[in-house]
Amino acid sequence: MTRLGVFAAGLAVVFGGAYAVGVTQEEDLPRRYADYTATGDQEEPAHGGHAHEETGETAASVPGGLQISQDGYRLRPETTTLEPGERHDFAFHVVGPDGKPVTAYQVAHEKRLHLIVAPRDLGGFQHLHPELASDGTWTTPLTLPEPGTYRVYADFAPEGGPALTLGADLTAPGDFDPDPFPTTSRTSTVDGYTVTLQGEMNPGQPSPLSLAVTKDGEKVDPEPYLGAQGHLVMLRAGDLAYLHVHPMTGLIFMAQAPREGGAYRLFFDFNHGGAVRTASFTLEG
Ligand SMILES: [Cu+2]
Repeated sequence: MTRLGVFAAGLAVVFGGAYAVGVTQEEDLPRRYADYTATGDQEEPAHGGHAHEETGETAASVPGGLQISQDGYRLRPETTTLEPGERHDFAFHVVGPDGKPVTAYQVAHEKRLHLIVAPRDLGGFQHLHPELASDGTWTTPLTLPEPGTYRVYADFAPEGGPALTLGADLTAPGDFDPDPFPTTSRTSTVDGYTVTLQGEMNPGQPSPLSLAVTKDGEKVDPEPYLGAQGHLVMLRAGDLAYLHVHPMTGLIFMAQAPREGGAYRLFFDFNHGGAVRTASFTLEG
């Protein structure tokens, strides 16, 4: 065993107790995050927080976005194959425990449902807000820019039900040339804005992350977007698990880092100068 290996083994023993505590506390995490947001500027509950609290559902140990159905709810896209580069009206339902499309939703971050679409190589990101028809059909314009396999995530809480992130795969037929997963990067440039990310992913622990936006060397304060100063989504490399990140105050977010560690792609939506832009980062931890 190398000297580093011995050191790591020692750490594992020392922290063994802490991990054991972490297991029992994990179920309380969504509630505690909901409390954070309730005491801050946010009137609205964080994604995934409130409904767990109301129903006692505890899905915290398994990240969201990995399943097409959970807790009696199922994501049902009307089509899963879309020609690349063409704008489609993408329609889907959330089917409830009674087998019928869900028509009533709770509002979180100003919307009843957030739809995230990302290619499986995580070389892109779309954050959409579909329209809900009275029969429970959700529809949004959607273009899959290039051939490949994409993950679509519906982040929502039915009225009286748990907060869920259900995921499904979409396919854009054609020759697929995957990008390598981006190496660790804490600076992102988009449309002349430079966004920097500070903070670490601390496995198994709440991990505060903060962002700073500048343009032409001057600090920029993003305008409100979805009830906060920005919106941060984190997807895990390898399985594209969707990890909840909760706005705290200003440009500080609290990530719920899995105990096992991993690499993550982060997408930060911010609103400035009349447009929403997305900065992206890679973190490991
Ligand atoms: Cu949204």
